[in-house]
Amino acid sequence: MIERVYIGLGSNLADPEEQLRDALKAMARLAQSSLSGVSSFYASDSLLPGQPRYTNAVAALDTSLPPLALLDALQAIENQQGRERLERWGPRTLDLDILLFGNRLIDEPRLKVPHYQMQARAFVLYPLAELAPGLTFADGRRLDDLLAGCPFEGLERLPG
Ligand code: PH2
Ligand code: MG
Ligand code: MG
Repeated sequence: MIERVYIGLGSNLADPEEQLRDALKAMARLAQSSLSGVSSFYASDSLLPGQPRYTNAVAALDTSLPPLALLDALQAIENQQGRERLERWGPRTLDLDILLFGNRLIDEPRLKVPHYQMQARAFVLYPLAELAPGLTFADGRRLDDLLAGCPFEGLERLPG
């Protein structure tokens, strides 16, 4: 079964735009998968003060990998691009988050889907809306409703 997965990309270290471009190339090479869409890139301040600004985007991947196999593959890409797991929410060269996985609700120690805080994050919702306008999540929430409660303010859509 091929399922559509939405993946959030983020970086705030070591040339964030380049990190995202490299990550997209690596994701395009994943087994049993094809990269079927990429949003614009967006810059925004970190949710935690005192960190460099982030660049974020969302990608759509059509895959027959099971969720934990995809998570392993995405963490391998993070590691390959120099991700150091020093502190929760620390600055990072690359963060790849599984946001939505087909129509699944997943509640496992390593993976919760839908991603637990995506509903309040403009840097996730607006790029996702470029790829999937009118989307309804597996838990019944509607992207349009979440967007209405989450101002665009503070996001900067990057050219190119
Ligand atoms: N990710 C975080 C913490 N803060 N801020 C922005 N703007 N973008 C992020 O991706 C982000 C963040 C931890 O995952
Ligand atoms: Mg994250
Ligand atoms: Mg993460």
